[in-house]
Amino acid sequence: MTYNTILAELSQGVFTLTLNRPDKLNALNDAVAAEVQAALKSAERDETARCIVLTGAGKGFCAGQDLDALRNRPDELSFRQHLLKTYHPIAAKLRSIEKPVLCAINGAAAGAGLGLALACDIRYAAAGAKLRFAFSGIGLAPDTGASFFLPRLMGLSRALEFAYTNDPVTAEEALTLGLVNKVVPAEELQAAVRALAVRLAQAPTKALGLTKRAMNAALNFNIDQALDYEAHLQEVAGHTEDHREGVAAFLDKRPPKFKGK
Ligand code: LHQ
Repeated sequence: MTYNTILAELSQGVFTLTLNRPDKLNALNDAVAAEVQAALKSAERDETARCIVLTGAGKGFCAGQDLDALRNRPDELSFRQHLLKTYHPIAAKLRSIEKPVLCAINGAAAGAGLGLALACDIRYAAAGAKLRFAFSGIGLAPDTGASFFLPRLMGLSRALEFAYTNDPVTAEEALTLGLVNKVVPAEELQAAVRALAVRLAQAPTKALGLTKRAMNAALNFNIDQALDYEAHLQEVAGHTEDHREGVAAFLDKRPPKFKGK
């Protein structure tokens, strides 16, 4: 499939989705949203895609909603309908795809763009990249999952401070706040993310997918519910080919060769 606003590439089991409007800091509009949705759907369905990487072309990761597209918006625009059609299905899909989803934050991430980054499983950021809440800067409330992810990652009070002040945080600050997993020199970012992605593409994908399902669910569970759900999911994992292969490889003292199922 050919895209106009994104790049999609599959190699070594890694599906890389690059937001590709570099002259706009990869700001989002309806066309980008539709293409990202389509690309994620194909990455989810493709059994040979065992890890997904989301990144941006050029110097920005994603500046959120393209504000130029809002300049002449009709008064009757429904923000709710816009979000339900565009960015919210993407954030939901990034959380529900049962494969590891990595984000390479190559530059500024703001608003809905920040939300998309936070919806990924693991984030590496380029040194010098900045993260900004942005919604409050234009008189809006959070969307694209920002209200869900920020307090969980950085704590309620820090999340509210980040939101109220709209002060950007640097990649280095984001690391200490728990918003990103690692900060890498800009010129090494894509290689660092790729190395992790290739490694995870050789992991027991089904087990990692069940792990993601378990942790997503446990965010809303008490301990008894979490234990019960773990027992249920282990019933599934315990009957995969990869589990048998993992045990056999351990006992044979050789590296496992996981197929992802
Ligand atoms: C931009 C943008 C942008 C267009 C920078 N659009 N041009 C919203 C509305 C409706 C419904 C639902 O959902 C949403 C969700 C949202 O995402 S709301 C939040 C929208 N995003 C923002 O408000 C972010 C505004 N931008 C910024 O805060 C900064 O530009 C960031 C932190 C992204 C980058 O800062 P810098 O690296 O210092 O770059 P800059 O500010 O100098 O921007 C570079 C250029 O990009 C500049 O244009 P110019 O012609 O002067 O070079 C900006 O105007 C343009 N730009 N963001 N979202």
